[in-house]
Amino acid sequence: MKKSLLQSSRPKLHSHFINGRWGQTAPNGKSFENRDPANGQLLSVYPEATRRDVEDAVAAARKAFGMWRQVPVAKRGEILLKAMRFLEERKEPYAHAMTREMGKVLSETRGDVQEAVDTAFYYAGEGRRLFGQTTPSELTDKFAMSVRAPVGVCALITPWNFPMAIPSWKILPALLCGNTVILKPSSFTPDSARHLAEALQEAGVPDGVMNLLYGSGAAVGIWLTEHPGIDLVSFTGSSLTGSKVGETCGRIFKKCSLEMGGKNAQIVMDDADLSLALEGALWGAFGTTGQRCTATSRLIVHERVFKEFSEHLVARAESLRVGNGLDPKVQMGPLINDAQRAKVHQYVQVGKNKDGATLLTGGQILCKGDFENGFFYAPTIFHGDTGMTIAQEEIFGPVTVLIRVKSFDEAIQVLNDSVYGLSGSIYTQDVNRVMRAIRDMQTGITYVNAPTIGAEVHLPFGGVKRTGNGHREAGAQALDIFSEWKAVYIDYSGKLQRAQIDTHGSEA
Ligand code: TXE
Repeated sequence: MKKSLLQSSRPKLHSHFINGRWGQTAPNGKSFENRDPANGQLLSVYPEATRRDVEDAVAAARKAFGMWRQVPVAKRGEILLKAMRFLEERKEPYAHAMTREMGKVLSETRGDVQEAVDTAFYYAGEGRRLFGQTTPSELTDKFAMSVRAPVGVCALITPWNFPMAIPSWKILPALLCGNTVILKPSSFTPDSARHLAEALQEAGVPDGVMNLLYGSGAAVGIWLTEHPGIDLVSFTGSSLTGSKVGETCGRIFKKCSLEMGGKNAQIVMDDADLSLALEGALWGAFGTTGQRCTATSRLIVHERVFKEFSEHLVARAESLRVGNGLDPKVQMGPLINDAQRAKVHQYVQVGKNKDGATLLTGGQILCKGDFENGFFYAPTIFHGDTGMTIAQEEIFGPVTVLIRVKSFDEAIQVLNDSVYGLSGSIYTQDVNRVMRAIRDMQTGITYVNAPTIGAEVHLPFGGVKRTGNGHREAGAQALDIFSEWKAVYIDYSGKLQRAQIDTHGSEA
């Protein structure tokens, strides 16, 4: 990286947010830098949390839980609504800051902030619902219902690809349900996490209810996961890390939700509107530089339209404008860091050399001229087969694999030929195929005539197989992670009534 492009004066050291104070600043002297992936500029510096910081945050969250769980849910919802207004007002500066630290283009970072706005709006409304159930008792003079109770202190561990949206998916339903939280964002996107926390603090979230700690997963992430004072871990990130988090939580009986990888596919049938399918494929494969868990990393195309579709796709991918996401003309920004770019390039080598796939376009690191100090990569398209490594493993970059199929049945079979099951899409005009695809795709999210990306916040988000561990984020379903069901029986008969025994008239 060229020294001249780095700022000469060091930006201020930010601090953790513990018990309502932006106070703790690296007493151990350890800090990390947040740099712009488009040009290497130093944006901000953050402290690495120590074990002491973790202890302080857990203690603050535990103490605040006693109070917060008793705040009426409608009141908790009102605070979220206020936070929503702050986020809405500050959408533009927050989006700019996000593009600078994460790289994706401004229209997408605006969308990321908007997702937090929508999530706050949705869960604020839930403050007037948070429904339980009433149901008749099997006994006379007995009342039965179920209510939701908060879980306790939640550790929320998040990745860098949706720096505000993913933390908001976790923090907002967690708070609404009456939990207190400690957020540990990815070290690649600390500014956006701080912005979200600031909006919530200003909206009136009481001291200790929401805490923010920066630092590595290998230290702070593990300390939080193992800590006996944490009741629940909600994690989004790689499958490798997720399996470690799940293992730890399983061992110590901790509630845990995992949202991990994907190897999502778009099917293009011979009767599809090809130009629509093309737009969907470009957006799905190269939006967010392919760094979405729902990215279209496989394109399953019917042989009758394969040639036409692939030729157009390659031409359009080659005309995509790559560059700094702050430039409104740019369509695809850089990758998050050098390691991610090296990983993507490594997969491309595997595709060419080991898999024997045909590279149709791309496959190069972009490092000349304006690209010199950033982590840019050319939009890349392979023609391959379902068994290849590049068609099986999550690459998390601007790489997609075209797979030719002969029939609808084969297309579904190929789509399901994955250890993951997050998102799937089909382009067809045939209603019978649509209905069968909805039934047979092994995915948590299914799109028809739309790309594999584009989830809305009021529907459940998550996947089957190795994508997750059975939970869903967003929508009413996220409430099931962040609350415990409590069954309540009220007997007003004034006598002992024995369920299953007295109703059937038998004597035990
Ligand atoms: O993920 P990690 P990263 C995938 C994608 C990418 C890879 C690495 O394939 O190449 O993950 O990205 C914290 N205990 N996805 O490095 O390492 C870590 O600090 C507890 C897919 O971001 O899984 C960060 O806050 N926590 C994904 C978070 O976990 C730990 C989106 C995620 O880090 C930890 C992003 C540990 N042992 C990346 N180790 C998707 N599918 O949405 C790390 N962390």
